[in-house]
Amino acid sequence: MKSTLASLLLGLAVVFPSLAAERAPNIVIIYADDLGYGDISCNGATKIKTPNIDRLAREGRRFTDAHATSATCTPSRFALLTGVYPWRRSDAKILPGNAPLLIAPGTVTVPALLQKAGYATGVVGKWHLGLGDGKLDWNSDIKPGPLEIGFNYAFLVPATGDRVPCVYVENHRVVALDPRDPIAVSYGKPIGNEPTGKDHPELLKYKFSHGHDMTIVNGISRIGYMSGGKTARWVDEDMADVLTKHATGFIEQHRAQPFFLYFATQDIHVPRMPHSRFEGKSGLGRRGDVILQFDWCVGEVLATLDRLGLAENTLVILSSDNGPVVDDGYHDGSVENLNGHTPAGALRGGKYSAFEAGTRVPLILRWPARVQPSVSSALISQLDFLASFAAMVGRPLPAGAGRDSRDASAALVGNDAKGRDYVVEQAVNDRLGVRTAGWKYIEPGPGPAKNNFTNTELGNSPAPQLYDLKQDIGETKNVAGAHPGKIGELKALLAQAKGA
Ligand code: NG6
Ligand code: CA
Repeated sequence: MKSTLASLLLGLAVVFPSLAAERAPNIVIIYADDLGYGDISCNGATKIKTPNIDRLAREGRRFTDAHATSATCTPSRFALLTGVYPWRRSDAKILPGNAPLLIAPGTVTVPALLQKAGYATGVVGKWHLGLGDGKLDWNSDIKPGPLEIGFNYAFLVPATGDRVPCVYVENHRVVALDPRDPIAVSYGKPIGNEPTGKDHPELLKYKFSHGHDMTIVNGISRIGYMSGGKTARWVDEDMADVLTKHATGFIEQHRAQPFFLYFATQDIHVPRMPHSRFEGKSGLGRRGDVILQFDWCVGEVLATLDRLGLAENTLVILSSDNGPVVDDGYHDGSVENLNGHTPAGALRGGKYSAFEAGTRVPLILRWPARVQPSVSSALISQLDFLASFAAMVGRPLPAGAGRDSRDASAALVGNDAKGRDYVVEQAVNDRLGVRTAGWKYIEPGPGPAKNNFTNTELGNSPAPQLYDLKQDIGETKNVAGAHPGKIGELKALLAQAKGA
């Protein structure tokens, strides 16, 4: 431990000479689910106010061109933790709730790297990266999981809020499970004799719009079937409180040593079931209410850092795993009450899409000790957190680790206003696009132009698409015909990334 700390400080001396005598920064990633670029007031939203997120932006650096790797959850989370483009693997897709762990133990991940550097590492919230080795028994030790890939502590929503099993997992065990009422989970044929949304819509708090018609838990029908675990089932309305309590508890407990917290909220994903304190408060329906709830969670984390005197030397990063969607499977009133709010801001598309709103997400970084309040248009990818943190704590990545991760610390916490040369964007059906500072190319391919359930433009087209984002941030005009040279350049970058 001592030598780890010594090498950590040595590393800091190289990278940040003035930090040598100081403690390594704590790192907190607050990762929202499905929060769109335009969902927060510091990014221009006018119909909703997010004061705690705005405070973070005011005190930190707000990025206007930052990207999740993918327009859906599992792949983006995989990339954030491993520094590898998820489209390199065939299995990094939206996972069912009984999928095995996607990241092999031994992989160099953000938490594994920081753990080696002497950090206490914790994950609280949505996991959605699989658990177990394919023969998982939810009533016994649930592993491998986060504890096997670098986290010291885990308090999880195992998959998503809308997928069974609807129970929390703390470290290796389901929380509050009564062994006399064992949990069984199925993503194939129905199990147990509990009502489903399909057969008993009269039992629902609100109805599903597409999918989500299986086992009813807490008055909401889910994806997948579960039986048992009655005492362990979560109450959606309390989830933000429960997760925030565990996140701030982790900070409190580890305040005396460098810590890394990955706080992945269920908000603002479906099912949207705000606590009664937020219900009806946004005037934008439940989707707006859970944005307020998410903003409250952010405020609780900031208040905890303030109270413990840790704010100055804690790097807080807030971002999202993919772009926004309004109807993602439930008639929860969000469509009817949108009231002119534009979740994607000026961007086209949304969650699932190859257009910009799929992956261009909010990113705010605050580190008062090092970073002056500012706005940056640097091209940033969440892929680069791994190599950037490695550089910042002076622990170079071992050969072969974080294959696609580049040290972006100069853009994140230094003076580089440019960031990446290019980044690849992944839509739900594996349609890839590539972005440079001003241009966007989407490769041609099959697939519907629009998802009629979610009402999202997906960006699929049999023809190549090229957008000049400096003139046309909303990707309204395909200028492929006018710029064959530019298309060639961007295609070459995509081919380079695929071959790398
Ligand atoms: C989709 C679900 C959607 C959401 C998504 C994952 C249906 C019809 N739709 O398959 O509701 O759960 O998966 O979202 O089932 S994500 O943010 O975790 O990627
Ligand atoms: Ca998501």
